[in-house]
Amino acid sequence: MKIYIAYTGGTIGMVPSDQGLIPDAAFADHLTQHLNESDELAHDFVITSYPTLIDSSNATPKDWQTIARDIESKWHDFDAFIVLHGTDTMAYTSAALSFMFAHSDKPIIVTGSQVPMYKVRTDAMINVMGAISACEEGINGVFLFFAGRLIEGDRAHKAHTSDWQAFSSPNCPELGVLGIDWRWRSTNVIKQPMVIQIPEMDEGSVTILPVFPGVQVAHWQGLLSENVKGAVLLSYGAGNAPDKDPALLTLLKAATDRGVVIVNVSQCGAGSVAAGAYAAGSALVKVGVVSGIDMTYEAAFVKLSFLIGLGLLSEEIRAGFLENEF
Ligand code: ASN
Repeated sequence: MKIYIAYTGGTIGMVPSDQGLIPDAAFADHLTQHLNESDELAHDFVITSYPTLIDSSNATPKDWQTIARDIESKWHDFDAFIVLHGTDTMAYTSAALSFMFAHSDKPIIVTGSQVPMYKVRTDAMINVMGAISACEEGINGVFLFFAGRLIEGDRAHKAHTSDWQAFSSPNCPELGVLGIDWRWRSTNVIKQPMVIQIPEMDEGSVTILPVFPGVQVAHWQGLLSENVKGAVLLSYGAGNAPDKDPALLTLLKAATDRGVVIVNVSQCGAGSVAAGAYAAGSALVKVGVVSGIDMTYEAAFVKLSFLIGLGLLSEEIRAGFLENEF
């Protein structure tokens, strides 16, 4: 197989500095050497480091666009793509790639590590080797591979700061689990034609509105600024937010009236939004908030950014969430 591996930054290729760990530009060479040492790996690897390597906490929607354009430019030259990325925002990037490469007919796998590769006790190679193994298995689509779990790209959530198992897939069983061998979830996927769409990503067009006890209009006003076109509302439980403060609901209504798409996602971390179940949730529906159903907040944020980037009208974006399209 011809496998393209892009190092975008992140702990996997970091080395110590006076300020703490920073990405190392020589990492691609180290990894190339490492992979070429093994006789068992009969693949053609092309491994590159991006010119500006980042800690993924600095990533913006523009970085998703850069990674996607890079993959697109090499699409016909490779059989599989592996993106080495920091874990902090890996779930956002894997979601972005899964929207941009919908129904991908090649594997695109995002991975990284909790501990850098230069350390003896590292999870770097086990994750890289797992990602390569997933490519060898002939699976197609966008996935996040971490600590033996192959998670759908738009279903992953960073769930632990320090466990090897840093990612969860709260509302969808992982496609595969790698131990000595792979264990696969049986799927009944209807093959659909692949669609690559890499929109211009506008930074700052999507925001997150947290719900917390005592939340006030002043807390959200700044977040719902003029240039915002989409917002993820991090609600309680099955999609509830306080309905006893009319000013909060008026603010949300004014935003939806001017075309801001507000998507309701639960801060529970797992389960679905059923916003009509309680009066406190129905109030949100009345002011035009749409349900994110069982999406992670990362996927909801990215889907909003993606659909806004495509230049869709707010009605079309709302429909995209309600019908679970795109
Ligand atoms: N701060 C790092 C990053 O996201 C964390 C990691 O990769 N484990 O780039």
